[in-house]
Amino acid sequence: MKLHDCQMAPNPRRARIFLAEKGLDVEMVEHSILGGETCAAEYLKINPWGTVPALELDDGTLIREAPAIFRFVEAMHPEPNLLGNNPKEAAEIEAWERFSEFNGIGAIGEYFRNQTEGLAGRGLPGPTKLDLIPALVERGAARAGYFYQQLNEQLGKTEYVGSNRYSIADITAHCCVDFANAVSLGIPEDCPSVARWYKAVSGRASAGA
Ligand SMILES: N[C@@H](CCC(=O)N[C@@H](CS)C(=O)NCC(=O)O)C(=O)O
Repeated sequence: MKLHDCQMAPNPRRARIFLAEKGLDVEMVEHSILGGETCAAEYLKINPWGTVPALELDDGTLIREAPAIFRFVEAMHPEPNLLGNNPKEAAEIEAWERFSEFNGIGAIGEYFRNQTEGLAGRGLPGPTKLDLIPALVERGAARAGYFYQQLNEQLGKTEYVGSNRYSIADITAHCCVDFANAVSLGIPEDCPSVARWYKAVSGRASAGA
């Protein structure tokens, strides 16, 4: 099994942290996004969507999308449980995991991508050849504010993002906040519950993945 990866990007890190939490040592294959490798013919032969993460199994099966990787690996390696122990908990964890990708990583990606010259002509992940839209920089920052505010409210009620224990919701929200930190959209001062939680997730051994 190997993971198609890009060290600097938030979505493949979701898969790396998840695998680390499961205690699985998987071969990593680096593809530079900014260097154009994920859009190059060689990688598109492996994954025509041109995205990372993608988990390649020994029989050649390719599993794309971080949530699909989570689901597959959890089915093969159920412990520790990271997707929820009962239907209600699993639903709440999934809701926050999806929220954190769409409203968190999506917002910060919009902010970062649309002001990055090196991504000109690559308005969305993958080989789509779309223009950047400078107006999405400001909109992305506003969306990030909404993400932080919702996360702060939730973390005022629960210890972790999706429930009172660590899960995939924390993994995705954590990757989002580190991505935000890297592009100067760090945790706002009026989000103390996010700061409390961020310290806890950053202290886990898997945070180095
Ligand atoms: N929804 C996908 C998102 C994958 C994605 O957008 N990954 C980004 C890296 S963070 C990518 O592959 N970008 C390639 C590009 O920008 O061309 C998932 O859950 O894995």
